[in-house]
Amino acid sequence: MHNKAERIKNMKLPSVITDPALDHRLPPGQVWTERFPILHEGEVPQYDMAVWTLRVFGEVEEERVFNYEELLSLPQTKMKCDIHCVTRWSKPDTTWEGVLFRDVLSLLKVKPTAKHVMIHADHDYETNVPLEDLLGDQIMLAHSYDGKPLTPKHGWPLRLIVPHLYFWKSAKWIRGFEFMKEDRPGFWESNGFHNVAEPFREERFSGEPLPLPEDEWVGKDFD
Ligand SMILES: Nc1nc2c(c(=O)[nH]1)N[C@H]1C(S)=C(S)[C@@H](COP(=O)(O)O)O[C@H]1N2
Ligand SMILES: [Mo]
Repeated sequence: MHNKAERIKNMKLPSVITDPALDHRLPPGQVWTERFPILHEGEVPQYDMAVWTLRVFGEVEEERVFNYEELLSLPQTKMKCDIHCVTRWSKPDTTWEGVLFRDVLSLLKVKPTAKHVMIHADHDYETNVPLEDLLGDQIMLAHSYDGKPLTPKHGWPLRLIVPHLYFWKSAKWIRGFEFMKEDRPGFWESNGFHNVAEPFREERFSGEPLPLPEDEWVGKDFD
């Protein structure tokens, strides 16, 4: 157990859950919370859904632009997963509803040269994931959380959920998928965070740990 995580646990925050039954699902250096912290750069975007689009481009035979209605008319999937933020909170059994990435993929002609995906989100947020990592049955373009539409702060109208990577890869307010031949770092990946970001391998940083306090979510907004 990392000292910092130990310290956070010892703070006995009302939000921290200790449940031995969940132990094997908690990545190293994380603590469980019942709360849902809100973390992002910049302002919460506001949208006119009449003009909102999700654009698919790059290594595809044809670019595609989806409106919200089109996405809602695709097969809808519900799923439950644990989520893990690099600032050391994890949340068990979160439930989401939306469209699986692979169901969107089945509508596209992606070139065989496409190996990586850049997820584009408002405001100018980017995060990169290997295409292979997006094919699983928990990779979702989610519009609902816990049976209700996403709140604006948690990414309404649409956010990505990539449960097996640190939560910064789960971009809120997504607006585009760019299929790429070569990998390219996104926002956090260019700012000292790990390119791959697997919580069970503790892939937090690309080099030396950052000055960012790793319990900074404790003082943040949540619901
Ligand atoms: N568009 C956008 N998406 C984003 C971010 C952001 O700054 N902008 N922050 C990421 C980070 S670091 C985290 S931990 C999660 C937080 O999601 P939440 O606020 O729903 O907990 O959103 C991710 N998605
Ligand atoms: Mo984060």
